[in-house]
Amino acid sequence: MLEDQYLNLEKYVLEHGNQKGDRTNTGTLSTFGYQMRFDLSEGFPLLTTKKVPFGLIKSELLWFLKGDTNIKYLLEHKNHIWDEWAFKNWIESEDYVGPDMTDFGHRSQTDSAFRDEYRAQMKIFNDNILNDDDFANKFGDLGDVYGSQWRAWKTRRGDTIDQIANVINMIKETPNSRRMIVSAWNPEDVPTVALPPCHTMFQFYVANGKLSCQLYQRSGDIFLGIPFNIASYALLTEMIAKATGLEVGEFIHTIGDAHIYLNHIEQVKEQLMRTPKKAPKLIFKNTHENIFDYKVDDIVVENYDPYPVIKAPVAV
Ligand code: DHF
Ligand code: TMP
Repeated sequence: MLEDQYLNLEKYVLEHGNQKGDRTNTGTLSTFGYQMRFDLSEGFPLLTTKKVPFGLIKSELLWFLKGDTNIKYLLEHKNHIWDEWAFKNWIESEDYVGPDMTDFGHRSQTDSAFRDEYRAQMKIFNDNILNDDDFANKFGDLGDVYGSQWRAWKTRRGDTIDQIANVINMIKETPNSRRMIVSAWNPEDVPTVALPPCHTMFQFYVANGKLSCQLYQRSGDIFLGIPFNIASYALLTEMIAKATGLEVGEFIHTIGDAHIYLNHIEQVKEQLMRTPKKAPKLIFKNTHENIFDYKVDDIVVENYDPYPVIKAPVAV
C-alpha cells in the first residue's frame, strides 16, 4: 500500500528516534536521513488514516506557483496554514498596539484566557489583511519564501530567474539532463526570512516516458507538515507531467531531520491503530498547457474516504 511508506516512517521514528530539543522548545523524537518512495501510478498519496485537507494543499501549491508570497491569497481561499508566521511580523512591529502576544504559540496552548485574546487578535489581523491593502502589503508578506524562490530567484546581476519555467523547458527539451533542479535554499536570505525553506530542493528525472520527482526536505514535522508535503509534491509532479506530455513515475521524499513533536505522540499512536484504505484518484477537470493558469476548481480528488481528522497543535 502506498500509505505504508508514511506509516513506516511514523513507526520507525517512534521506535528509533533520538529525543532532541528544537528551536520551538517543544521537544522531538528525531531521525536524520529517511527516504520514502511513492509510485504515483498506484494512486494519489493523500493519507487515508486521517483526513488531510486537500483543498488547503491545492491552494498553497497554486499560491507558490503564482510566485505569490502574501498570505492574502491564502486567506481569500480560507487557508490559514501560514497565518502564525505573518502574525508574528505584525505583533513584533511598532504598529501593533494590542495585548502582549509574545510566545503566542505556547501560551495559546496552555492558557485558555490568553487563547481567547490571541484568537481575537488573529481575527483582527486576518480582517485587516483581507480588507486593507496597505496593511496586507506591510504585514501579509512572508518575504522570500517558496513563491519568490521558485518563480523570481534574485540574482547578483539584479534580475530574476523563473526556476519553474526553466525546469519545465528542460523536461521538454533535454529530458536526459541531470540538472533539472529547483532550489529554494538561499543562504543570503536565511537570516531574514519568516521560516527558512523546509523543502530545500527538488529534482526531476525522465525515463520510459515517465516523470519522477525527488524532494530533499531539510526538516520534516512528521505528523502535521509531511502529509501536506507528500500530497503537494505529488500534485506538482502530476501537473508538470501533464504539461510535458509524460506519465507519472515516482515521488521520492528524502528527509533530513524527520521528527515527531513530543506533543504529537498520542496522535501518531492513534493514527497507527488505523488500517489504511485505498488511495484516492487525482482528477484534472480542466488541463492547462501553462501550469501557471490552474485554478483550485480545476483539480479534485475522487474516492477519498479517510478516517476522521486527528487534531494537533503546530509548533511555532
Ligand atoms: N511549522 C511546524 N512546526 N510544522 C509544520 O508542519 C509547519 N508547516 C508550515 C509552516 N510551519 C510549520 C506550513 N504547512 C498545517 C499543515 C501544514 C502547514 C502548516 C500547518 C496544519 O496545521 N494542519 C492541520 C490542519 C490545518 C487546518 O485545517 O487549518 C492538520 O490537521 O493537518
Ligand atoms: P525549523 O525551521 O526549525 O526546522 O522549523 C520548521 C518546522 O516546520 C519543522 O518542524 C518542520 C516543519 N515544516 C514541515 O514539516 N513542512 C513544511 O512544509 C514546512 C513549511 C515546515
